[in-house]
Amino acid sequence: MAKLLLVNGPNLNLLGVREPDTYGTDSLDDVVDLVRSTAARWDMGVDAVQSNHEGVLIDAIHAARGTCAAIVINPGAFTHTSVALRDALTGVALPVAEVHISNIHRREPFRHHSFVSDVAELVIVGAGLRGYAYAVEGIARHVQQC
Ligand code: CA2
Repeated sequence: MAKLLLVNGPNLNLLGVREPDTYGTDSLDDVVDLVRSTAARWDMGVDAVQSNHEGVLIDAIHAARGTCAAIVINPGAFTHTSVALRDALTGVALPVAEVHISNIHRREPFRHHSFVSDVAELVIVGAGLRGYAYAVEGIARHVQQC
């Protein structure tokens, strides 16, 4: 069975704990469950990683080369800062779906630029946690060419 790598960046372990107006009330475990159930409809499995450490995320992306067919990533604040994360994504040359729970373009100007978006196949912003399901469907369709 083909697999997706689900990557969640810094502070996303706090989902459901704080800032419900911006990030909703569901937990990171709920997000992983949603991604797994959506991927299953496309006959895909999921490896999931969340870390507050850039290098851990980069290592997980490197490990996806040869084991996963695509990456669904919410890089958190590294979206706006990390050339290293972008280089890891281009380095493994897997199709990428970028997700943001909030609409980063409606927020502070420093959140408007993403180092990931122009190397992603698709970008979902502002759809809440449901955005992860849209991202899985979009990248599964891309991988399966349907
Ligand atoms: O909207 C998104 O998904 C973000 O990637 C979330 C990041 C933020 O830095 C990006 O600009 C947009 C922050 C994730 C922090 O998650 C929290 C969840 C609950 C409570 C506190 C932080």
